[in-house]
Amino acid sequence: MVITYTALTLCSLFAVAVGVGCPNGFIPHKASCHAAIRQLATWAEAREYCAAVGAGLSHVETVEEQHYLEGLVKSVRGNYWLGGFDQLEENIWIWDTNRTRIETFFWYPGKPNGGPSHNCLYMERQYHYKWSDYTCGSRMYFVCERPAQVVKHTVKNVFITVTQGTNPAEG
Ligand SMILES: [Ca+2]
Ligand SMILES: [Ca+2]
Repeated sequence: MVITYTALTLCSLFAVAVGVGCPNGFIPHKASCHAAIRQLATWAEAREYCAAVGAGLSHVETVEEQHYLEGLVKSVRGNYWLGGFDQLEENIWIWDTNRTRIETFFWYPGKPNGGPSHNCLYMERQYHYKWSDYTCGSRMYFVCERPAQVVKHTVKNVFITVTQGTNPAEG
């Protein structure tokens, strides 16, 4: 008698990995992506550049974010525009991207002190990247920010083993 047998093993594994995605050139920090741009630009030019890459000039809400940005920019020394300004009303500082009043400040002691001629906010290299105010038409480096995208990767592995054989006749 000849017996043909088939052994079938089927195994499926699914894994879902959730990560935070940032476009090229941007670095994730919490729910945001930041990019330090080392091109000299006026505040308005910097704002336009950020908008062109789907971002805005960075707005700093927490001490963690301020420390993060200090670390991000210090590898290339320079001053960096952020998205704050008091151009609409002197000494009323506003974030450009969401037009909200700035509530947490990281000014260097004694700043801002430029009055109506200094209406844009930047991180000053000499002050260890704490904030100062300067003429919006000056050119310096800048930092762009955009929300991070949540990226889900589905990893699927399917193993199939098929074994076929023929038993020799017994007896
Ligand atoms: Ca932010
Ligand atoms: Ca001012």
